[in-house]
Amino acid sequence: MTTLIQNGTVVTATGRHAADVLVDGTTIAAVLMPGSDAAASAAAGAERIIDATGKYVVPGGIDCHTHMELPFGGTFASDTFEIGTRAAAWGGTTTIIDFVDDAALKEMDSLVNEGITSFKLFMAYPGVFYSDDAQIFRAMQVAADNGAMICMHAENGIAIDVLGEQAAARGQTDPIYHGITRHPRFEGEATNRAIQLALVAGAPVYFVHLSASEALERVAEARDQGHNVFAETCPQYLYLNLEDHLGAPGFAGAGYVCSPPLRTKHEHHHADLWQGLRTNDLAIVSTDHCPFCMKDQKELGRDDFRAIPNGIGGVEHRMDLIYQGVVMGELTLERWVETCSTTPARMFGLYPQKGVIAPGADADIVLYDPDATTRISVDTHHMSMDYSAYEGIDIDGKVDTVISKGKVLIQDGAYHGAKGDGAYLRRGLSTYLT
Ligand code: DUC
Ligand code: ZN
Ligand code: ZN
Repeated sequence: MTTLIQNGTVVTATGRHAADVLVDGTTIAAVLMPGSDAAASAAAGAERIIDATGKYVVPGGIDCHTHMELPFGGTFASDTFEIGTRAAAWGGTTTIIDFVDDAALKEMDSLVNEGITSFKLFMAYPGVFYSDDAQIFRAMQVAADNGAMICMHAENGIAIDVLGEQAAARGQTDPIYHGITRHPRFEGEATNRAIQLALVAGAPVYFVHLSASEALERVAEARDQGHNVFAETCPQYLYLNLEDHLGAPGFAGAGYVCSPPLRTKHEHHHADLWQGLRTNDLAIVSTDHCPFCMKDQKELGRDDFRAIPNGIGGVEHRMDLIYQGVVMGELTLERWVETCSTTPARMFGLYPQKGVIAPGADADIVLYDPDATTRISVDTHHMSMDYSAYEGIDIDGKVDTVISKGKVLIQDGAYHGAKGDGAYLRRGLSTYLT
């Protein structure tokens, strides 16, 4: 089937221009100058025309850090891969990278050969996901050899657990103590430690869900010295905070328990993160999508914040929330595309199959309407969650149409996908490594 997307403004990481996009089967066949002979003949021959007048035509979003069905604290993240990827599509995200393996060192080489080229390691959660420095260092040595990317959850979990125990012993069991005991310096310290280990091992390191100024400073220093050090942040660290959200009255703060925690609004974490996105010390926005319902899940920690399953669901809202950053003047339109699609593709070995509107790329295309609006709410979202961490936030834009590999998934407010539409992606190595 051939489809011509006409009259839109194609936005890529490097610019924006009026163009018609011809899709042939599952890939983009041509990007054509409107009014040209080639565009006219594509229009005459196309089996389907989609009018994109007034809309941005952008590559499908890539969320490179999600946790569908993650086992955590005696329960499981509430989105299955089916529900979570459908919700992602509603929000303009057509590709996710999840973390489903429990890889042993010896398996890393074979996994890289299978196209699994990044591994998340945890410096937090002793006794659960935690790796000690020796394990981390050995994994980095293997990565230095096979080209894999080590994705690091950088928080000093040992020190955090000391403060957590002390807080609980004092009877400080409300959700806000989850944030108070996970000090931003513990993120800064772990970030620095991981950088030093990576430099000695000769491996690249990518910091997931960076939340604190103290950690960003360490990343910026290493990058200024020219090292293969990269980082992402997530919408929750840009929009939500310790006092208003994690500290919400009663037990409502449990809905905002994630790790690293939401940071205080009285320091400059939020502004620093937006700046980091502009300077590229933060290269990517992912979600760390890890949803739990309040009922039966977050409630497990009603008497002790340490038993609240950690995670916030947001895979559906990332494109909208970061587009709002464009509206707020924090980012350019091009940087929106870059941080949400193009750089994730390059960082994780999916480029140029994904992350760009260009001939030969997969036809993963979002038509985004800057003249429509979106109100985020539990009443309208498609994730398996009984609350929304972003309840009531208004977005000055709207995901209008979503196409994945040439198939229209979202159009006219309806979902047209089917179970089994998705496909496993074999990934190559990052293209950012020097
Ligand atoms: N952080 C979370 O909030 N949830 C799952 C894993 C993680 O690192
Ligand atoms: Zn993590
Ligand atoms: Zn994670």
